Amino acid sequence: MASQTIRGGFFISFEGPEGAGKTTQIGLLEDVLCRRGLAVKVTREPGGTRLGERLRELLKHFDGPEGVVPEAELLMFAASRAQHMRLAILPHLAAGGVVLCDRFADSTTVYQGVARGLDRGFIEALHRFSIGGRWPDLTFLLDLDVDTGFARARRRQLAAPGPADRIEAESRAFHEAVRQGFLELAQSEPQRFRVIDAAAPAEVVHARILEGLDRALG
Ligand code: T5A
Repeated sequence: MASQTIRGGFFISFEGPEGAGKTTQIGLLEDVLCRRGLAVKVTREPGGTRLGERLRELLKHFDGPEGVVPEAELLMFAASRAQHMRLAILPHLAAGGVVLCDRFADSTTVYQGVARGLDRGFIEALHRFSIGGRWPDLTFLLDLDVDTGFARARRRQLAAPGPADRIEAESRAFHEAVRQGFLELAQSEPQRFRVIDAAAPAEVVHARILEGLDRALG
């Protein structure tokens, strides 16, 4: 049972290339924050609502012969986020809780803006519209080289086979652009971002995340 609240809540997003370990780290941080008596909501994008989860399925696995054009892809991510923000994230923050979100708008800036090359000005306007002004208080960028990320994803696929993932299956150049895009974004917003070397063992990454969080919370 949560006994601590934070006025206005605290919103943390996790970003990074494929297989960087976001889900693993969110689980570890959730345990620590719950033990500290905080009300923690773990959520993800695309997803986090029933509509968002339906969109997630289409965004990751749609296999119709016409594919998904980049413009439709962008709008589907934004639709998922608009619903997620208003129905899940903002209410939890308003109640004084902590939100741990696996990917958020920075993923759109990087995957659809940098890697797909869609108009950055339009994407920024779309963020203002879909998010409504509340950005994460803190963003952990788990940085990992593309080969290690692919190897981790392959191992996971072997252990628990699932359907092909449309975006994960993009070219190596696409995923290199994603990695660089995140690093440049983090450099442009040093107040919000903490860049963590995600090649380290999971418990080392976790310790660095905790350190970054405690410093941000003062
Ligand atoms: N997308 C998303 C966009 O294009 N635009 C957007 O706006 C948004 C929001 C989402 C896809 O959608 C795209 C990006 C993605 O392609 P997803 O399934 O959520 O799809 O994909 P990812 O976010 O990339 O999630 P993954 O599940 O692939 O990776 P994680 O969560 O970063 O990694 P995790 O924790 O599952 O770990 C992967 C494997 O590595 C091991 C784990 O045990 C696991 O097997 N591992 C480690 N191994 C060694 N050392 C460590 N430190 C490890 N940490 C984890």
